[in-house]
Amino acid sequence: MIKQLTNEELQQGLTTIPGWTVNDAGKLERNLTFDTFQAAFAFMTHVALIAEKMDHHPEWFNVYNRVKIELTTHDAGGLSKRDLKLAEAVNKLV
Ligand code: HBI
Repeated sequence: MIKQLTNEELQQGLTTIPGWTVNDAGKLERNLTFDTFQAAFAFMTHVALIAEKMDHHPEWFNVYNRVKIELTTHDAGGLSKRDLKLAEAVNKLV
């Protein structure tokens, strides 16, 4: 069973992932806008490879040059260290 973050861990974790918020669904959320659809999709392809390596996958929505990413840990029923780790990896790409 994967442990959920404590509130302190989450508050501390948020300081390491600028641009991310906790949305109404309790998920980490970041909204990104790229110059082109191609750039957005190339970004998604890169994240997909990282997610596969981490065995931790985003919930995301793409329309044209915009990508909305939400992170949660289904196995934990909430936010875990895996979400912070994937959010950090995403921030390294933008
Ligand atoms: N990705 N976001 C997220 N949450 C999960 O619980 C999760 C996942 N990817 C793979 C996965 N769980 C499981 O299939 C493996 O951990 C076994």
